[in-house]
Amino acid sequence: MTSKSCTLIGAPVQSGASQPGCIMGPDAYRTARLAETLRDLGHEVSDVGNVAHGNPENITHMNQAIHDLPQTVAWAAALEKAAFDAAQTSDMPIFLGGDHSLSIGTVPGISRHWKKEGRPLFVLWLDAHPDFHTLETTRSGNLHGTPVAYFSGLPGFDVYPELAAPVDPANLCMLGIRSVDPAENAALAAKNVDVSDMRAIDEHGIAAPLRAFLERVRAANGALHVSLDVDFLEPSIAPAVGTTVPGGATFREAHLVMEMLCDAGLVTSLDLVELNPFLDERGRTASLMVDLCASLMGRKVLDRPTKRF
Ligand code: HAR
Ligand code: MN
Ligand code: MN
Ligand code: MN
Repeated sequence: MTSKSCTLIGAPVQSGASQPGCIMGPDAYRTARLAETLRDLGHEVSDVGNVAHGNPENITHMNQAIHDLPQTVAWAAALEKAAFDAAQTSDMPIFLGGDHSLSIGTVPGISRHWKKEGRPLFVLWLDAHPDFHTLETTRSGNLHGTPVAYFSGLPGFDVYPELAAPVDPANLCMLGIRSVDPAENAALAAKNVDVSDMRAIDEHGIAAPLRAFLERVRAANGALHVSLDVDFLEPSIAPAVGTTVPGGATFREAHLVMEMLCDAGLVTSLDLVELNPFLDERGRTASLMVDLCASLMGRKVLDRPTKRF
């Protein structure tokens, strides 16, 4: 892989999750030597530290289950700007989360940048969950369950910031999905979102749906944002997450996704989300996430192209 300028942006968001701990995520990635690992692969890396949000406004919603709405919206506004700014100056903004509500800011900021450049943004969502609730449909009130519905332009998000460049639901691909609430199921079907659940991956492997999606991105000259939730992974290899769901991607499936993304050369930004270091075992989940980043950014077993059959 050619050398890239990578910008690491800490997003210590935990207002979207039910359990505290994601606030420590950015520092766990730093401790697990993410910057040094990417530099060793030949990239230029700058860590700009953590984003801070402004004063939360007094925002309310009829859905009484929702918690921490003002703070989550304040994070979204701050991260939208940080993402837009980083995308102007860097080949590869990497957001160190933080719970998945941070994508309420990062994806819209990245999307605003690519709209200005005249390229459509595609999003690869690697997660156990589709995070496709609206503010009306969420039962848990945990706002990390809402980013995809919001940045895809679904109605009912009047209290979130106005979107400059919604992502076309036709430009989404979700892999690893295995926990979907009824309202999400209906909305995913209504928008015809490309979802490969674990049942599809068991039958066809993880490479087939990813390859098909990457061909669509390439044909459209799209930019590609990847959002990697720790709970995409099988909990036995990645325990540091508050919302474990059995039956996730294996170590090899996850690396294969990253290696194929590397070979395709289409990824232009990345979220690393839901790492809760308080739940980790001797840093193993943080280290695995760093190794997955390394595969995405060019770490290979052999120094020559993978054999084709
Ligand atoms: N769908 C469930 C809810 O809305 C679980 C959402 C959990 N989200 C994350 N991110 N962990 O994927 O509460
Ligand atoms: Mn809370
Ligand atoms: Mn998620
Ligand atoms: Mn999840």
